[in-house]
Parts: sequence; C-alpha cells; structure tokens
Amino acid sequence: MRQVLSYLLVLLCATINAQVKNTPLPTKQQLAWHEMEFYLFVHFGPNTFTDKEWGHGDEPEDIFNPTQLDCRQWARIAKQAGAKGIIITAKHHDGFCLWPSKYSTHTVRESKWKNGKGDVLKELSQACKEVGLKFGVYISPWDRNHPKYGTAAYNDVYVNTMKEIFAGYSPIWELWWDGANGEGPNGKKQVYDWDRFKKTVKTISPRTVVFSDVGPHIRWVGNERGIAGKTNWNYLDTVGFTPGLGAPHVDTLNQGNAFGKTWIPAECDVSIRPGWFYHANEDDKVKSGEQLFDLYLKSVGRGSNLLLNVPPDRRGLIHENDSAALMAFKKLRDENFAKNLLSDAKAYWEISEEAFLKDSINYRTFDRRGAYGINSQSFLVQLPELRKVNCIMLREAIHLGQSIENFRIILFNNDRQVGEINGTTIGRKRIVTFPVQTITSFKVTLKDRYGNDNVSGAAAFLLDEKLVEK
Ligand code: FUL
Repeated sequence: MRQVLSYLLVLLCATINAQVKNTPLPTKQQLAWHEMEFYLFVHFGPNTFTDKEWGHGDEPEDIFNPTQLDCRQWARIAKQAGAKGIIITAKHHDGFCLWPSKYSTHTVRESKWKNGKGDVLKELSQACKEVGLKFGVYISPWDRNHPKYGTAAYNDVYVNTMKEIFAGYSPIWELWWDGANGEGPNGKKQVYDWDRFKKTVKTISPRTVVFSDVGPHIRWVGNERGIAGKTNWNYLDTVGFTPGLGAPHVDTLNQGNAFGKTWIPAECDVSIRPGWFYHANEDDKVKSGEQLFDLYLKSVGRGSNLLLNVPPDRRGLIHENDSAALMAFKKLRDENFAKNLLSDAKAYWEISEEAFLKDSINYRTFDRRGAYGINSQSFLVQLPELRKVNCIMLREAIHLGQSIENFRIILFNNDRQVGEINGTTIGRKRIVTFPVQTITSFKVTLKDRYGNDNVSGAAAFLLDEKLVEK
C-alpha cells in the first residue's frame, strides 16, 4: 500500500491512466457534450394551442399566437436552474416551422403572430447567446404536413431545411432527430436517407453533436422517463440499425453495448409534466424539485445527460409552477452537493499482495503505468474523523475510454465493516446512495477491463434523507 495523494479533492490519476489500443474514444465534441450534464428541452408549436401531443399538420397557422412570447424568460430560467443549454422543437411532427422557412407553407410566417414577422428560432438563439447557453434544435423528420412527405423528394426538403436552419441560427450545438415515423398527408411512409442527412450535417456544421436513437454521436436512452441503465456503457454497435423502427432493442439503448464499436453515449429525455407539450390541465402535475433530483441521480448519476422538457404555455412563457420546480431542483443540487466530505481525506492505492483491511479480494502486484491484463485494483479513502455519509460519487477518465466493468465500495467504521455497495459501470459520473452510515474510511475495488486505473475522481456527501431511496 502506498500513499499517492493526500488531501484528496479528487483522485487524479492522470499520469498513470492509459488508453488501451482499439478502445473507441469520445470525440472532442462528445467530451464537451458529457460536461453539459443538464439542459432543457422546449416543446412548443401548434400543439400548445390545440392541446394535442401529435398535431395532424392540418391546423390553421393562425392557431399559433402566443400573447407574450419571451424567449429571454426561458433562457433566464434555464440559466438560473443551472441548465447549460436549450433544445427547441423547431419543427415537430405537424410540420409547423417556428421560423419562416422557405421550404414550407406551414410556418410562423403564415400565422397571425407578430403579423407573420415573428421568428422563434431567432429570438431563442439570441436569448441563449446573451446568457451563455448552448442552442440546439429538434427537426422532426416525420412531417404530417409536407406534401412531398413519403416521396424521395422529401429527403431534399429535409436536407434543405437543415441547411436553412444551420445557415440562419448557428452555432447549433446539438441536433435532435426524432425516431417517430408515421404516414404523411399522402398516406405514404418516408424512406429517410439517413446517410445523406448525416453527411450534410458533417459538412455544414462538423462540431454539432447529432442525436437519434442510434447516434451518430448521441443515442436515445430507450425510455422517455429520463432513466439511464445502472449499467450504462458509452459504446454502441450501429451497423444494420437505423433510428426509429430499425433501432436496437430499448434495453440495448438503455445499457449500451459493453464491447460496442462506437462511442455513442445515452441522453435521458423526460418531461417535467406528463405531456411533452403544454396542457393547462397538467399545471398541477409538474414534477417536484425532489422528483427532479431523483431523475438527476438516475441520469447524470449513471453517466448520462439529463434533457428535461419544460414546455412554454400559450402566453409563450414558462409557467410559474414549472419555474418554481426548476428552482427547487437547483436549490436541492446546490445544497446537497455543496460539501464534499472527502475534501480533506487521504487516498491510498492498493499495489501490493497484502490484503488490505482483510477482505476477500485477491490483490496482485501490478505496475500501474502499464496494463498487464491485471484488472482488479482498489483504493482506500481515509477520513480524518467519523463522518455521516449516504452518497458516494465516482468518476472515470472517459477521455481514455470506458473500461470499468464493476465496482465495490466497502464502508468502515474503524475496523468494522458497516456497509457494502456493488455496482457495474461508472462512466463520466456514477452517484450511489445508501442508508446513512457513520464511517472513518471506505474502500473501492474496481474491475477494470484493461487494468487502467481510470478512476479520475471521488466525492462523498450527506444528502437530505428524503432524497435517498429506501
Ligand atoms: C417522441 C415524439 O413523438 C414526442 O412527441 C416527443 O417529441 C418526444 C421527445 O419524442 O418520439
């Protein structure tokens, strides 16, 4: 056993981390995406005014008429809630464009709103810039209004639509391709030219991260409840799959492929209300700060990102109840993660044959500067005093890949073992919670596929007990 770090703020093992050949790695844009953690989704359009979830595309454009639209209010609230960006439904399945697109006749231009001179994308992209939020767009491939939908020519329309948005409102940080694929107004189903769509974005905006069920950069998490798999690999195999009906099984999307060929992390999309669009009769069904905190643990705390939908109302404003819930959520995160109980702890890596603290794990000597295929290692974190803890956070150095297959945390009160937590993957962040224990130390044992030691951080907290699942 050797002391490698005193005064542990984070366990930084950068010098001994190693990437193993042929491990898929995240791109620079994906790494930046992982750091986004939490951002808002905005579903807004004719459905807001017709009380529907899926419009038919035959709504009169005049129905879209927010009375007090204020994208600065959205951006301000997002910022105050600690969200790092906003993704808006520039076009949902009804085909209505929130900007005056020249490739459609079903747009804000044809509506009464601002006498047809309004442009939600312009207002929102500017509002985001003003407060330092990233801006993203959802452009539904399925279009129930466009007359060309269901013909090869619609692929041209879709490509032109993307080009128009990128030309008008860049930088676009994330592009969202929804997988829903129903019939068009002509009763035909579209065969999407996904390869062409991908190439288009790559050419016109190479830094944009593109989401769909199967990437290319970000994958769907396989449910709309905002919950990532407890096992959550950032790898996915995509050969032979497409977004929508051709996507892998939802369990695969939820957990990733342990040995998948491409780095495609999961994003957890979920609405703050039961529906994606605003409905007045859901004003009292807004998720509470506590519920949102729980979702944070189950998304960000499992190495994923949280894309939380907050749909503006018919005024074009975020409703007071949603805003209050977002602020409560922020307060809970701030208060509960304010004090890292390891900030003055010491960490020791186990590198000898001796069984430290006498558990059953069989330690082997290894050189942590090289990977010899020895894939079990552990470290002990020693606190300066007895402390109450019910939450531990671990981080993996994902810029080197993802290789930790499982971990075990054993909690000690002096010599007495008082708890054990077992888990599988870590990824960017893994937060585990457990009933409060008073501890003096804990030991983490990792099974790392490549013997990499890629843990890059640890922290411990005492969360408000009502936030911890029993
Ligand atoms: C789904 C859509 O059909 C819903 O309307 C919503 O936009 C959700 C985020 O994705 O596939």
